[in-house]
Amino acid sequence: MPKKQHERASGMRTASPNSTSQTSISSDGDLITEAQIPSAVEDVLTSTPFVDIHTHLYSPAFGKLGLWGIDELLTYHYLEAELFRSSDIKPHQYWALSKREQADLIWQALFVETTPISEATRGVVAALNAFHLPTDRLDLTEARSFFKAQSYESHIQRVLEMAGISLVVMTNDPLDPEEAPVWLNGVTNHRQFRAVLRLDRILCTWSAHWQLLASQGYKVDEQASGHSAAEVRCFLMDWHKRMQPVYMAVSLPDTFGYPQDTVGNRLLTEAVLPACRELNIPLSLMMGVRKQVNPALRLAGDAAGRADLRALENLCRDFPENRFLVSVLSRENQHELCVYARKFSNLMPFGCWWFMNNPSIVEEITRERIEMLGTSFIPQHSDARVLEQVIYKWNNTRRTMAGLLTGSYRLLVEDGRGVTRREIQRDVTRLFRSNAESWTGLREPAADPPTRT
Ligand code: FIX
Ligand code: ZN
Repeated sequence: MPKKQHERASGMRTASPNSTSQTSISSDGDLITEAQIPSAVEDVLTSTPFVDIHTHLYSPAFGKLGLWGIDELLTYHYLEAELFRSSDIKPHQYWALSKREQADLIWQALFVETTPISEATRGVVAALNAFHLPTDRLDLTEARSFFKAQSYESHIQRVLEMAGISLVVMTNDPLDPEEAPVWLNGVTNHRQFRAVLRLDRILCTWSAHWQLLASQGYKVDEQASGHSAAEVRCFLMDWHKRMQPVYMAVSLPDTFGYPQDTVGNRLLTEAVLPACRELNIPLSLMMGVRKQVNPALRLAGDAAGRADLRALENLCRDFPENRFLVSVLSRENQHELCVYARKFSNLMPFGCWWFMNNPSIVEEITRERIEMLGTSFIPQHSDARVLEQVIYKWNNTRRTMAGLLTGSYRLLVEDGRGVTRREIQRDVTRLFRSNAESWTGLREPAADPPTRT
């Protein structure tokens, strides 16, 4: 519809530089013209530092657990999965190689002999390009010497700056044999990293891990009978003191059901959810993983399955005092997750997780979330496992979001209401910061780490 005509039709005025209505939302007079919307959206997205609500990154205190640099970027499990489709090497032969040999092989197969147009390969190109490193070399000599020359702490600051994120939320497993000792020795807080208490070994593989709790003095047994749930709750409270997690989290298989009489569900309802209520932090449910469909690929061996979200419906309804931070791994679950979020205000959808984190799907998911939830959701997380991944993952998010938000504001103008830059700032801040901050323990500053116990 031509501009003039649709203005008459909608009876609204787009901004004229001196519009100064005193009774409307735009009384501060900064209505922007339709033509100004794209640049205003882009400016706000670029200038607003985001919270990365779910990653597998670690603060410097965790030493070697924190992955960074070109060899780690290339041996990312997303790329390992792609390698086996473009090389004759078999997984068992690949695993026998050194990290350096694996990276060389992946570079050769996916970046030299193949054009890196997949999401994960293009991401490595974008990360190299962000540091003004050549992206088309036949080998990794220059990239390796660049990363070797970086000092980790200042490199972290530089990378977070480049990615436009002010806070990284980690994934921390109190039963991980490498990570637990770091916590038990006392971890210095880092102002840009916050912890999450990850519960997979308790809620999903209790039979293989209950003895770890027993060995730490908690009176639990394999059937989680008697006082086991109360003891698990003590375990959670003890680790909350150590980690100060901003939420608790678990990744659930596509077969997860609730209600269902399982050890995991008993611990969920009698230990985890009460502890989350007492601590006033949400539980993150990441639903729909088909674990190890091809074990030969190790971390790359997981797949996606459609979950039965009636389990989520039942949890949100049965535990109205708990908050659920939810991401689903199947594209088929995304729309119903939006519908459930409209039914339960204690449900916060977040991110385009893992196999969903591709522009074609991110665009579809985020559009339907804006259409059904406005700005009451958390659009994205990086799930980064290697530090420099946040650069391309968040650049991709800003690129996709710019088009989506511009389209949303243009529709608003066409349908009869102007928009101000202040409102765009408010929306982007809510989507990428305050929804996460208000919903999790991020709203409180990290307490001083407890003395060594
Ligand atoms: O459970 C999770 O936190 C998943 O994100 C990971 O297990 C997965 O390997 C991953 O990193 C996906 O991006
Ligand atoms: Zn993850």
